[in-house]
Amino acid sequence: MNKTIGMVAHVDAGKTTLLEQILYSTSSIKKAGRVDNKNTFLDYHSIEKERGITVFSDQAITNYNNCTYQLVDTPGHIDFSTEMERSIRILDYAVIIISAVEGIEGHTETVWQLLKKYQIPTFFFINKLDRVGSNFENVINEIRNTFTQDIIILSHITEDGNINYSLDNPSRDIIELIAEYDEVIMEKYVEDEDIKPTEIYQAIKKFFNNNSIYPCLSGIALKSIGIDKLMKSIDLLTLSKYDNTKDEPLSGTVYKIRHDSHGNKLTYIKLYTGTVNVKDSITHKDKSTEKINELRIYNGTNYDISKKAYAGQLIAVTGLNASYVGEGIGDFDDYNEYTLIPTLKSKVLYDSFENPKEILKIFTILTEENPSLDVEWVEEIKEIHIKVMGTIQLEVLTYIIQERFGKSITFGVPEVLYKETIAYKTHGFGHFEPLKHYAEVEFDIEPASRNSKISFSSTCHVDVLHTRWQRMCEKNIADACKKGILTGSPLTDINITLTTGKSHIKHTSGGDFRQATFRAIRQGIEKVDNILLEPFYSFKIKVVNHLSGRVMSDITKMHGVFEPPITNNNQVIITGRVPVSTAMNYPSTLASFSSGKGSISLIFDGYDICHNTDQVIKRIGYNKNIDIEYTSTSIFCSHGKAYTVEGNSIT
Ligand SMILES: Nc1nc2c(ncn2[C@@H]2O[C@H](COP(=O)(O)OP(=O)(O)OP(=O)(O)O)[C@@H](O)[C@H]2O)c(=O)[nH]1
Ligand SMILES: [Mg+2]
Repeated sequence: MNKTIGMVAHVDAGKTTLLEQILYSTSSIKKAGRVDNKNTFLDYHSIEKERGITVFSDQAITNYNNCTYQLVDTPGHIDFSTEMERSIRILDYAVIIISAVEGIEGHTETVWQLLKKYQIPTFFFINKLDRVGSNFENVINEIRNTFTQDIIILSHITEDGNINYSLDNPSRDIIELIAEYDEVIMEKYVEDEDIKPTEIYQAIKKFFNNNSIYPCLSGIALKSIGIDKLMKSIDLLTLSKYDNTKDEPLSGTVYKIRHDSHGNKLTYIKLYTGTVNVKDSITHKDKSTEKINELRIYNGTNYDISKKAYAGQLIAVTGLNASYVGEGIGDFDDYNEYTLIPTLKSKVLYDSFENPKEILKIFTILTEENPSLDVEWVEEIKEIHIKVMGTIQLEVLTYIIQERFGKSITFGVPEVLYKETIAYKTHGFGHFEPLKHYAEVEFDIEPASRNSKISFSSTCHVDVLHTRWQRMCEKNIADACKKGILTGSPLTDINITLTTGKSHIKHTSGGDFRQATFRAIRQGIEKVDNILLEPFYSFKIKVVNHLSGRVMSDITKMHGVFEPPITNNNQVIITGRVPVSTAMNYPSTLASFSSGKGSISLIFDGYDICHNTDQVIKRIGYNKNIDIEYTSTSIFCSHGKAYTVEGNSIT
C-alpha cells in the first residue's frame, strides 16, 4: 500500500518542520532535526540550510499502520512555486499548513487553487499554536471565508493544553455536521439511533475523498504536538488507490528530472498502474525505447536499489536519456498545462573568457530539471536568456551554478515577459519557391479571448493540400508565433485557420511549409493593428488602518485597480490587479513602510493590455524589417529564377 502525501503552504508555515516530526514520530528518523539548526532530513541542500527555506521538492518515506507513506515537502517561496506545482500534480493527498499567527497568506491561496485544479483531497493543519498572537478561531473563520465552508474540525488544543480529537469519539457537533452530508447518518440521527464512531469516520472518509469535505487539525509542529492525531487521521481517512492496478499495463508520469553527483540523469516517475522491473524498456511518445538501468526508491538523499516497483510508488530511474518533465509513460498523456508560469526574463552574465557554449550547456541541464527556465540563446545579440519567477530564484541559481558547475555567473535585472496579439481579423499569405522548392499557404488569423493562447484549425480540404503538408503547417505554428512585430515578443490569443495551400508534386519538401507558414503569419499580422500585452498580478494587501490611504495611492501610481477596501478590526484588506512590471518590487516597499507588519500576496493573473506600450516598444527597439527569420516577404520563381515580393505588396 503506497500513498503520496504532500505538505504545501506559504513560506515559513512549518511544512519541513511538520514533515520532520512525522518522520520522527513514525520512527523513520532517530532524532528530529530543526530548520533553525540546519539539520532537518529534507532541507539537506546547502542553499536550503543557508537560507532557511525549502528550494527543492523532496520526498521521504515512512511506514504507519502497515502502509507506506511517501511524504513530499514542497517549497513555499513564490519564486520556487513551479517546483511546487510539478509536485502537487502527483499527490494523492495534501496537507495545507497555516500559521495560527499569520493566517492565510497569499501563496496559500495559490496552493488552494492548484489543489482544486488537480482535485486533490486536502487536510488543513493549523500550526504554531504556541506563538504569541496565535488564534485558532480566526484561522478557521478565514478558511471558511476564503476557501470553503465545508470543513470539519478534527482536533484542537483545549485551554488546558490537551488535544481534543474527534475521530475516536465523535461529538454531537460532528455527528450533526456529517448528518448534513450523509443521508443514512441523518436518518439515524433524527431517529435517535445509535451511531458508531466507525460509521462517522467512514462517512467523513467518503466525503473527504470526493473533495466535499476538508478535515482541519491543529498543533505545534516544532514541539511535536498534534502530529500523532494528524497521522492517525491521514491513516483513517485516506485510501490506497493503486492496490488493484498492479496487473494492468504500465502507466505513469515523469514529475522530476535530476542529475546525481556522478552526472547520471535521474528520471522520477509516479507509477499509476502496472509493475516495472529493472532492465524493462520504456517506450517514449516518439516510439523510441530505452532500458531502465537502475531503479531507485529515494528517501531524502538516501536511496534503495530495487528490482521491481509497483503502481502507487515514486521511483527514480537511470538509463532514460530522452525523458522529460511531464512525460506520460504508457497510456498516460504528456502534461504541460502548468498554471504557474514565469513572468520575468533575465540575461545571463558571465566573464568574457568563458565559452558561451559551456554556459548554455549548464542552463540546458538546469532547464531539463526545471523546464520553466526555458533557456534561450538569442543569436542576434549573442545572449543567454532564462525565464524566472523572481530575484530570489536568480540568487539561488548563482549559488547553485557556482557549487555544482564551478562557474561564476550573475544575471541582468529581470524584465517583464511581454506578449503581442492582433486587434482585428486578418488573412495571411506565404509563398516559398526558391529553385526546386515549393510551398504556399493562407491562414485566417483572428483575435481570441484574452489568455486563450494560440489555437490552430484547418478548413482546407485534404484534396487541396495533403494532410502531410497540413500537419507541417500546424507543427510550425508555435515557432512562427514566437515573434510579434511590435517588440519581437511571442504572439498569443489568436485563432489560426489554414484556409488553403499548394504543394508541388516534385519540389516540395517539409521545410518549405515551415518557410511558407512563417511568411504567411507575418504577412497577415503586418496588415492590422497589433497590441502589446503585459503580465498582471492579482494582489491582496493587508495593512493596519492608517496605511490604507498610502497603499491605494501607490496602486494607482502603479497603474493598478482595486476593489473597495474591506476593514476588519484594525486591519484593512485591499484586493485588485496591477501590472507585474510596476509591482514586482512592491513587497519590499510595503515591508519597509509598514515596518514588516503589512502583508502582500501577488498571484499571476494573466496578460492584458500593456499600460505603457509606446515606452516599451521604444525601449526594446525591435526592428521587424531586419528580422530575416521572421519576414513577410514571399519568394516566387519565374523562368527558373527566384524573385521576392514584399508582404505589403501582396493583398
Ligand atoms: N513557534 C513555532 N515555530 C515553528 C513551528 N513550526 C515551525 N516553526 C518555525 O517556523 C520556521 C519555518 O519553518 P519551516 O518548517 O522551515 O517552514 P516551511 O513551511 O518548510 O518553509 P519553506 O519551506 O521555506 O516554505 C522555522 O523557524 C521553524 O522552527 C511551530 O509549531 N511553532
Ligand atoms: Mg520547508
